[in-house]
Amino acid sequence: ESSKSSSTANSSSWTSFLKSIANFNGDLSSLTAPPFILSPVSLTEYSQYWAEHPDLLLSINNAVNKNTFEPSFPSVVEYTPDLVKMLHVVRWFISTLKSQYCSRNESMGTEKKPLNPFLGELFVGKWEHEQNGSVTADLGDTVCLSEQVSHHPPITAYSIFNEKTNVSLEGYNQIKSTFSSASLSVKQYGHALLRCKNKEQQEQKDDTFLITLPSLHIEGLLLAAPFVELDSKSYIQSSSGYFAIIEYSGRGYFSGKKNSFKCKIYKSYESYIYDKEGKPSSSASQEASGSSSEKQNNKEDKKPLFVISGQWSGISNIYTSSSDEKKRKNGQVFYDASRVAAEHLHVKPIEKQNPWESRRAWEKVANAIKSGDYNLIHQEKSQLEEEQRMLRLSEQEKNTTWKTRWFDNSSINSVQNEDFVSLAKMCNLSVKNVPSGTRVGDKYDTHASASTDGSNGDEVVKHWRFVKENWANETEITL
Ligand code: CLR
Repeated sequence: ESSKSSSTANSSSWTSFLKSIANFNGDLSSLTAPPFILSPVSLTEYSQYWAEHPDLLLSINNAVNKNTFEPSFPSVVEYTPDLVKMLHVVRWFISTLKSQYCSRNESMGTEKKPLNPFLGELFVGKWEHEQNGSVTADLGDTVCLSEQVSHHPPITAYSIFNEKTNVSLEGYNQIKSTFSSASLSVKQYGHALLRCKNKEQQEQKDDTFLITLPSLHIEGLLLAAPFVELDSKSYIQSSSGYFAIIEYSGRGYFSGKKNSFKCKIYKSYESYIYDKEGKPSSSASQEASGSSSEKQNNKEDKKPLFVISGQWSGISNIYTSSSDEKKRKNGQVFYDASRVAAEHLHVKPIEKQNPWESRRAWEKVANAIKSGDYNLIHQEKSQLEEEQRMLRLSEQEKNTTWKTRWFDNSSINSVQNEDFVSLAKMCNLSVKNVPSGTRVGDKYDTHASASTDGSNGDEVVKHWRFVKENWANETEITL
C-alpha cells in the first residue's frame, strides 16, 4: 500500500489535485480527486463510528448497579454513582476515536475522500447483541439512524439508541475546511448528546452528557498518504456536574506519539477553571453562589479527580493526580484500543434496501471507484446528481421544500433543546451555530449573529434533533 502511495505521489493526477486544493474555496465536494483517493463510502455512514464498541456505550447505564469500572483505586476519591457513570462515558468516548479517525487508514491504507451525501440520503443498521447464556443480560439491539439533512452545506444528523438499556446518543455534524501550509484544516460544527434514562426512578431526571467535537487536520498530503490528526479539545459536560476536558496532540507534543491525548475529569466546570486559572472565573463565581460556594473553598475539589493520558488509538492510563500522571506513577490501564476490534453494525443487503439508502444509492459509483475507472465514476456520479437536480427543480415548481425524515431543526428553545442549552451553560459553551466547543466570548461566538425570536428576546437556537415519533411512524425504511 505504501509503495503504491509513493509512486502515485509522483503522478501528475496527485500533483494537480494538490494544486486544486491549494486554491480551493472551502467546498470539498468541488475537488476532483484522482480515483485512488476516493472512498466508496458516503459520509452518512460515519455516524456508525460512535458505537463500534457497543458494550462500552451500553455499560454506561448499567455502570452504577454492576460497578464494572476497572481499575479501581484506593478511595482517594468518592465513587459516587454519577462519577462512575462519567468514567464510563469518558472511556466509551475514547473508544470511539479510533473508528472515527483511523478506520479508513486501517481498511484502505490511507484517509480517503468520502462520497458527498445527497439530500435525504439515509444510512441505517443495528448491532444485534446476542444473549450469552446467563453471563450477559439481554441487551436487545442498538440501532443507528443517519440522515443527510442538508446538502448545502452538507450536514449529517444521527441517532443511536438501545431501548433495553435506555442509552441513546443523538447529534449532527458539519465541517468547514481551509487549506494552509500543505495541510487541510477541518473544523467540526455540531455536537453529540448522550442520554441515560432513569427508568426505575421516574422522579429522577435523565442523565445527559454534552460532547463537543474536535477540529482536525489532514497530514501526509504531499506524500499522497493522507491521515487525520486531531487538534484542540473535546469537552464532556455531565448533567450531574462532572466536567471532562480532553486535549489532543500529535507527534511531538505531550508524549511525542501520534494520536495522543490528555483528559482531566473535574468535579465541575468551576473546579476546572479554578485549577487552570488559580482563581474562580468571573462567570463561575457568579454561578457558585450560596451553599455551593462553601464547597468551592475546598482546594482538593478544584484539582482533577482523574487524569488520563496516552494514545486514543492505543493504550491510555488513568491516574488520580496530575503529578502522578507527569511521573507516570501509580497509573492503571484505562483503555487499550489495540486489544478490542471494532464491532461493525449489521446493514441489510443492498437488494433489500430502499432507494434512499446510502449503499444502494451509491452502489454503481462505489463499484466504479473500486475499479478505479475515472470516466465511469464521473458518469455514475453525474447521473445521481442529475436526479437530485430534477428533484430540486420539481420542488421549485410546486413551491415546496425538502422535508427531512427523522430529524428537525426548527425547534426553537424547545424542551428537546433544553438539555443542550443547560449543559452548554454549565460549562460556558456557546449555543450558537459555531465550531463545536466554542466558548462564550470567543471570536466565533461574538462574531456569530445573535438572533432573537422576537417574542421574549431569547436567542434562537437551531440545532438538529431526532424526532422519535417520526421513526416510530416510519413505514418505508426497515432495519
Ligand atoms: C465526519 C464526522 C465523523 C468524524 C469524521 C472523521 C473523518 C473526517 C470526517 C468526519 C469529515 C470528512 C473528512 C474526514 C477525514 C477526511 C475527510 C474531513 C469529521 C475530507 C473531506 C477528505 C479530504 C480529501 C483528502 C483525503 C485528500 O464523526
